[in-house]
Amino acid sequence: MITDRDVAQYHETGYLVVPDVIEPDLLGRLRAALDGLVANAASVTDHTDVYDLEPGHTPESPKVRRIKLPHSHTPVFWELAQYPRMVEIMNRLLGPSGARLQSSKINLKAPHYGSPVEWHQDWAFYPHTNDDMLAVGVMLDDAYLENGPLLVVPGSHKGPTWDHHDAQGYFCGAMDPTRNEVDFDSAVPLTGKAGSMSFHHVRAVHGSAQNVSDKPRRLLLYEFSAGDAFPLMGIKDWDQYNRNLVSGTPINTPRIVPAPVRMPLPPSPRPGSIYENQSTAQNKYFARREPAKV
Ligand SMILES: O=C(O)CCC(=O)C(=O)O
Repeated sequence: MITDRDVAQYHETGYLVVPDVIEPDLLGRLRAALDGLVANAASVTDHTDVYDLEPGHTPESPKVRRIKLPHSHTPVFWELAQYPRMVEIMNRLLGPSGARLQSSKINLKAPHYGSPVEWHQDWAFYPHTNDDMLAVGVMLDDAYLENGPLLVVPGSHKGPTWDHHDAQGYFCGAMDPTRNEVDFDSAVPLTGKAGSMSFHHVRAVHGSAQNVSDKPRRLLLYEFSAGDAFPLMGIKDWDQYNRNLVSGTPINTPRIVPAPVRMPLPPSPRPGSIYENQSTAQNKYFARREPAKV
């Protein structure tokens, strides 16, 4: 599905958008499964292992900001993680040792208030023995400027990993916009029609603004590592780790390539999701409007 030029562009800029990856039937099944999950949020009043809620959520008017780990509880999201068209692309971008799913999430930005995500590098959240890692953004809705698409700073994956700790020294999962040399104005919006996919490098600086449109922006994110990139924070379940390979075969010989990082420790005092982590960051870049109370 991609050319040598696309691969070169990914390595040069740190991102790639591939249109029309998902067939319409599968896209319909993904959206239906997501609608079911969101409808079930009416039964919860606080964040759970599945739901991260927007401020203003009530059972009568559910406001879901994130579905956590959809591949682990809803089969169609595991089916998509192994989707041959996507795996073929990742094999080209990650190299010969295969691709391992490490996590998944769906970030929902509701019309008019869906939360922004502050600038960050995924590498600061989960450093590995080498940085052949990427996140796939599966556009479940059309993504366009007004509904808060992913924004990526081109070439930033080749630069430093910036500090993601707050003034008290705790991990907060956000870069302080006043304490780095990144040109945020150069960021490129990763837009496309529903069914398109974006791929961004684990060290690419990225974020996204609030949804100010009257349409939703639902983005399914999968995080993948090369088969020979091992997590520095350790492996809890070796069998599950190997079952998460969507290409390649299990190995126990990590490839080690230095890529400096400050570990995500001490952990965030607000664990659970990037939105919670980032709530302790002192300086925010993106303006936000709170949802209207119902
Ligand atoms: O949903 C978005 O726009 C960005 C999400 C993101 O970068 C993350 O959750 O790590």
